[in-house]
Amino acid sequence: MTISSLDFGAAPHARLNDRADLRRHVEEVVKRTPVIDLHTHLYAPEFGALSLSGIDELLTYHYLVAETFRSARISYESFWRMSRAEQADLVWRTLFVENTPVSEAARGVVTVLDAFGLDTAAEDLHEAREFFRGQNAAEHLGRVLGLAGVSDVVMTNDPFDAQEARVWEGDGGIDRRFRAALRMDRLINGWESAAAELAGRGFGVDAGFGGATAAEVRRFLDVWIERMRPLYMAVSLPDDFNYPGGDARDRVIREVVLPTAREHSLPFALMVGVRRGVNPALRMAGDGVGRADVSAVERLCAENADVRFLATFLSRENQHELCVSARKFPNLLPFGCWWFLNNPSIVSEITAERIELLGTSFIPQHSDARILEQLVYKWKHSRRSIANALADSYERLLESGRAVTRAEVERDVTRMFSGNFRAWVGMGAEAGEARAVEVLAAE
Ligand code: RAT
Ligand code: ZN
Repeated sequence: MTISSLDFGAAPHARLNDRADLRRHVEEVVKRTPVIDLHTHLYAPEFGALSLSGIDELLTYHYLVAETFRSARISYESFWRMSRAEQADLVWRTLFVENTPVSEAARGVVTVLDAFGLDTAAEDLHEAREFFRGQNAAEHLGRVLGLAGVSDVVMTNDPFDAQEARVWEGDGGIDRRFRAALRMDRLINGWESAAAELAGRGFGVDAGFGGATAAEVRRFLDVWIERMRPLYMAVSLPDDFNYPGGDARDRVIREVVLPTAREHSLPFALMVGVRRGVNPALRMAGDGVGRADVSAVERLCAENADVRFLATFLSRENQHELCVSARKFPNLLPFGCWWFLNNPSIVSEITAERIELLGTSFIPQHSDARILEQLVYKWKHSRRSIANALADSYERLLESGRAVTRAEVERDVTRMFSGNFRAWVGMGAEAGEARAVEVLAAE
C-alpha cells in the first residue's frame, strides 16, 4: 500500500481536533510513508558477497559482538578463531537464551524473526537458518524493502575498495533502488597512505601536497563520480575534529573535497564524534564515542555558504548544539540518530529537540543497516519513536489553538522521510515514489 492510498475519508483537510484520532493518524502516516534511507552499509545485489543477509550475519553484527563479550566467558582470540556460524551460535546462546534480549540491537533480531513468522525464543538457529537459506534473493529483497517501507537505499561506497571497484568497473547496471554515496574516509583521515596508493596508480600525487597533487586527487574523484553517480560525499570524523585544522585533513577538505562539491554540486556529509579503535581487540566492534566541537562544522558552513552540508554527531551531548547551528546556517541539514544513538529513548529525545528547534527542516533518521533484514527492525523501531515525538508536537499545537489536518501530517512526514533529502541532493521524485513501493509495515 502506498501513502497515496491511505484512507483520508472524504476530508483530508478536516482538522484533527480529537487527541486519540490525531495520534492514530500520525502513527498510521509515519508507518506507511516510504523513506529514503540515506546512510546504510548495504550493497545492491550486483555486489555479490558484499551484500549481507541472513541469521548468521544478523547475529554477528558488530553491535551484538560487543554485547556478547560482556556476558560470555570467551577470549577475543577464541572468538575470532570461530567460524561465522559458530560465532552466531554463541551470540544466540549468550544474548537470547541465557539472557533476555532487551538491548536495542538484540531486540532488533527478535523484531526481524517475528516479522518473518519465526520462533523468537528458539533454543537454536536451526529454523531460522532453514528459512533464510530457502529464500529467493530477489523476492526476499523486495519483501524486506516493503516491510521496512524503504523506497531507496543509499550505500556507502569506497573508491579505494577493490571488491567494489570490480562491480563499478563492470558493464552491468546496478539495482535502481540502491544509490551511491562517495565515502571519503581514506582520503581525509588516512591521507599518507591514500596519497601513496594514488601515486602507485599513476596519479601525480605526493603526501606533501607538492605539484599538482590537489588537481590529481580531484581527477581521481571525477572518475569515481562519473562511475558511481553518488548522491553526496561523506566522511566520518573523530571527536577532536577541528576546522581550520592546519593538518593534512584540512588541506584535503579545502583543496579537494570542497572544490569537488562545488563543481559537481554534491553535498558533503559530516559524521562527527567517532573514536576509532578504542579497543582494537574487538575489531570492528571496538570504536567508541567522544564529544566533538560543533563550531568546527559552523566554520565550514560559514566559509562555504554555497556548499550544502549534511551533519550528524555521535555524542548525545552534541545534539542540541547541532540544532542551534542548523538554525544559523541554512546550508546545514542535520540527519539521523547515529549508531550508539539509535535507541528508542535517545531517538525520542533527539527528534523532539529537533522538531522544537527546526520544525520539519531536518532528516530524523537513517538506518546504518549492514545486513539487509536490519532494515525491518531499524525502521520499525525508529518510526515508533518518530511518530510519538511528532504526535506530541501536534498535541501541543492543538493546546495552543491550532489543530492540524490529515493532509498536513502527510506533508510533514513526507518532507522529513524523503523531501528534505531529495531537495538537498537534487534527486527527482522519479525514483522511490514512481516505483510505488509497497509499504507493508502497516499491514
Ligand atoms: O554504525 C556502524 O555500523 C558503524 O560501524 C559505522 O559504520 C558508522 O556508521 C560509519 O559509517 O562510520
Ligand atoms: Zn555508517
